[in-house]
Amino acid sequence: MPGVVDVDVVVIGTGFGGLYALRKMRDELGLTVQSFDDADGVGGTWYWNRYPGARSDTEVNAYCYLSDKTLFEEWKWSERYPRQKEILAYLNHVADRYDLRRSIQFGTRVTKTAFNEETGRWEIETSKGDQYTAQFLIEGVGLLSSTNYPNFPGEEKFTGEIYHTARWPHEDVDVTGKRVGVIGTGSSGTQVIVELAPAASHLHVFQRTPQYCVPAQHGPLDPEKMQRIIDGFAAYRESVLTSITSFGFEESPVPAMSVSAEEREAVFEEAWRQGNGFRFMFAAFSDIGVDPDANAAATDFLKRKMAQIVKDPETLRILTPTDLWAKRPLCNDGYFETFNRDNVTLVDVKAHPIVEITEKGIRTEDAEYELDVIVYATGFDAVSGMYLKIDQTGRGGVTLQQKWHDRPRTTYGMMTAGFPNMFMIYGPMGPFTNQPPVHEWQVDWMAAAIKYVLDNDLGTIEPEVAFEDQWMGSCDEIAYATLFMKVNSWINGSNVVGKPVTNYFYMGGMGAYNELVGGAVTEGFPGFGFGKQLATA
Ligand code: N01
Repeated sequence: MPGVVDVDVVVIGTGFGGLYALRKMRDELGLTVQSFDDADGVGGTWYWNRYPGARSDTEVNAYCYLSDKTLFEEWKWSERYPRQKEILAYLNHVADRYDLRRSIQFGTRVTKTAFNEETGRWEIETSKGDQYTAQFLIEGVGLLSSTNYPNFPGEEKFTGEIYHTARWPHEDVDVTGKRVGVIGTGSSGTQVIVELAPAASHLHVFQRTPQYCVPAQHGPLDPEKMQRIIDGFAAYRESVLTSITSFGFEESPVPAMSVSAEEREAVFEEAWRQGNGFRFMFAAFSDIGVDPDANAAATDFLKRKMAQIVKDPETLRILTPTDLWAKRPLCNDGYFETFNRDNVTLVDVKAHPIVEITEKGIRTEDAEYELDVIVYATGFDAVSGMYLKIDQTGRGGVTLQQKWHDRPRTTYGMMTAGFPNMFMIYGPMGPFTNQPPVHEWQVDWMAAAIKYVLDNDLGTIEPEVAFEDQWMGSCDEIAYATLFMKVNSWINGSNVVGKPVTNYFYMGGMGAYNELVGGAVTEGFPGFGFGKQLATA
């Protein structure tokens, strides 16, 4: 067809996963690759989330690529938890170092993908009117990239400024002397709150659900630790990819209630001193995320810490969670201390929900708050959201929107039956872990699958429906044995009105996933079908 460009692989997205997929497919497999990103630069999440205070809350030794030791050695991070600017600079360095930009079209959103059963190729359309065909499609669209933008009535009347943390402007937003309102107290909210409070004339925090929060214990990078990692690099990478969370710390095998109360207290104290929410949850004891008693012991400790920090009793009451600790663990230095500032007021919007945005600010059921700036830190239509924003059609004219209507269904969080040769980086039912090293692992798996198809002249690979059902079943069995399904959050879809509330993850840990899913490569991909004969299977 005239004007249609044929390539071997189309990659969507240029975050951690998309950049690595481009490099792997183009430079290691020697395929022709075209990448697209709707942003004007690389970075994915780190391109968009420019809000003040944005930084990784994974320690940087695990928040980077681990597949190339030279890259790891040559890039010098400055802090234990790098800021957004530094991570974006790193990803730009990666794009330059591997000469990736020549294969990327920026400012271009992929709007439509359709599998042509006659040709066995994907047909891809973009917002700029480009048309491509590709044998393979790799979607690195982001777990947390489709914004959750609450639909408060009256927003158009507001005369001040409104921002969403995940769509923050490129230019600096100066809130000096302004009355600021932040809606949301998740990872984004806690970070932006701490950062904006000193500059604002007054900061109102509109909190719906209180959160547990552990200090990050942020500081400069420990050069000796980084050197130790470099010296034992292969073993370190292996340890990250065989752990539960892939956060780069040693996880505990000890159940919380198996030790004495004194010992437990000492372990919690040490975990608090070391900092980091995931570290606290997974390195203090083995079962805080699964055993209600272990969870209660942890929350009892965290509540006592909060009570030591927050001075005003009413503020402390509103800030103190009454629920399990089973949202995505937060960490942030100075979060609870911020509520001791005279210019910070906590507003309980669970007790008195937000009714509307007015010309002057935010009106809740019981008061109106006059503001100059409103910040939505309201999160994301996570995990499945971005895939469903693209009009995608697989075999038999079935759309992804139809297939995933009740819930997203995948195999290994990387493929979905009926959509041959379409791969998802960190798609639904993938592992619940720190992401960058797992992105690399998954892309390596995809590369092995693609190589298998090409070497054996098979045309296509796709999961069999029965095998996908099995994967879904085992994901559910594991997830519903955890506490993460018992508390409302983006982890189970309950943060977005109208979204299926269900399991979205493989919660068995990266180590188990590595063994189970990695085995498929050497065993010839059992449970997957190849070639056009699968048309109606
Ligand atoms: O989003 P969230 P996030 N009215 O969904 C509230 C990663 N991340 O952007 O709990 C009032 O966690 C909502 O309240 P509730 C990380 O994986 C990482 O903060 O639903 N409030 C909640 O308080 C993280 O977990 C980093 O009752 C409303 C908040 O908005 C994930 O992204 C930094 C509301 C949303 O919290 C998401 O984090 C940033 C409404 N209508 C993000 N709607 C780091 O590495 C929502 N809320 C540090």
